[in-house]
Amino acid sequence: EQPAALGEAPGAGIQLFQLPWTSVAAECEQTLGPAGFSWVLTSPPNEHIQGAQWWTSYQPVSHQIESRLGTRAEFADMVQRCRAAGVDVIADAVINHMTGQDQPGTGTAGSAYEHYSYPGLYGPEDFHHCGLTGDDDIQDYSSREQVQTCELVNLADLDTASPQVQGQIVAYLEDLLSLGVAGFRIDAAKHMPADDVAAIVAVLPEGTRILSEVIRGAGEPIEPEEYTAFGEVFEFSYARDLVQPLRSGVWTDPELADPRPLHVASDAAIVFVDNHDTERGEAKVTAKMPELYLLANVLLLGDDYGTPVVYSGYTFSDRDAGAPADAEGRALPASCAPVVENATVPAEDGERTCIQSWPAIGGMLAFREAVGEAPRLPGVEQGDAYAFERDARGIVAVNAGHAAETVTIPTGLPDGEYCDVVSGGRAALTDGGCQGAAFTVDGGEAVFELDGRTAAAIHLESRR
Ligand code: AAO
Repeated sequence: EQPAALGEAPGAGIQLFQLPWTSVAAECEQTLGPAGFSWVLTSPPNEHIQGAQWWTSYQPVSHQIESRLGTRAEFADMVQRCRAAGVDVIADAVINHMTGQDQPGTGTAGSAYEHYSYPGLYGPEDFHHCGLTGDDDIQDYSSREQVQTCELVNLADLDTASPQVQGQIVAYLEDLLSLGVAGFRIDAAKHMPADDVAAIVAVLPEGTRILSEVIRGAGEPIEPEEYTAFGEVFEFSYARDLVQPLRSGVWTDPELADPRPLHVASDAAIVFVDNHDTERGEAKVTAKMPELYLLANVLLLGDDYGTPVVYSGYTFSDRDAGAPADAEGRALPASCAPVVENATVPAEDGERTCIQSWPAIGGMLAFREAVGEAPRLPGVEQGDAYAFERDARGIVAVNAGHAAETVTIPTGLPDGEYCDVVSGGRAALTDGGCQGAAFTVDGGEAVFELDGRTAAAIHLESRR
């Protein structure tokens, strides 16, 4: 007897960091669509300052869609091809500020600019000069006024309360929507009063997705909850909590021990293992340790909380290093097709990490489809291993330790043999056989014998 039908799980997304538009389009067709991703978050598409560092993308010179990642035509073509592959595009919108360079320059589309002067777009009157700190830079995140009227690392801070500024920002976002994007990551949303962001997005068509970046900070007055009235927010606490047991081997069951007091409501939360900032900063588990990274992503995608976004960038030894580029500074195309083995060693410096082509990722996206909204039940801990069930529909098991471990979990899944989607991928069950490992449910118990630093997941539809 099959359990009652449940609603669908929120569609998972993937952030393709600093990947040119032509390559994003190819990924949508070759890896993201087939794996089952619903949306892709791109790097910022705006004209920006020149330079080899990745973060030049975050210093807009104009709202023209001409960047080191590609032209307007390439961006438009990407959006259409991704949509045809079933993948919505979310653009990273840098609207809090313009450039931070003190010297004048020329942007990636040839526009001349100076700090506080962007001809035809913004002039000196459009920027904040907070006068609260020596150099007008934010120094104290416990001051709302500093965070929202001073400059984030010297970046010319737009007065987003001004109708003139709001008008230019809306025009930019509407331009991107006209090319077919489904919504926006709002970069540095914390640095704009929620009312300003609300006023800007209120003008956009209903259904436009708004994903605000508001990093939850201990003791800070500006909280992500302020930004949930008009969209979703990235929940940084989730990432911090998620990887803790992977490092310590000590599992505290969030369902039992922690009511997630520092988490926004599930339907407002975008959750992740890491992103382009945290992999260069606070994240304790990143693609540099692929085995633990796989475990973290399995836990992320297996959870019933929030909307997950997987992160895919490139290996780096220099924090500032941009993705490999040609002589003109244009990012080089890169491909993650076809599907390969789950990685156990990190990619070489400058190479893409390509998590979207790991069988485990497509396998976990199939798991999400099979378990829908089935709630996550309290888990079982055995040494460094841990397992939890999505009520009678699927089980996730991980072993964070180096030694093999067996974890046994009571389950509502029917007895039988199940194909593991972490090793076997989306098509783990093919022609009645398993592509990867197999695990048994017998007498209302599932048993997972796991090698060190491996994971497994089974679900109703991976039963032989
Ligand atoms: C570059 C140079 C600078 C130069 C500037 C201008 O690096 O030296 O001054 O150009 O010429 C990116 C790069 C920057 C780059 C910038 C512009 O990361 O290096 O500057 O482009 O090219 C804050 C913001 C958050 C922001 C984050 C980086 O709140 O919005 O800083 N993220 C976004 C993007 C990011 C981008 C920008 C914004 C700018 O994702 O890639 O910058 O467009 C605390 C606060 C956070 C704060 C962090 C860092 O977080 O809560 O709000 O983020 O500190 O200052 C613990 C704490 C937590 C803390 C966290 C991280 O876990 O609990 O509170 O650690 O430290």
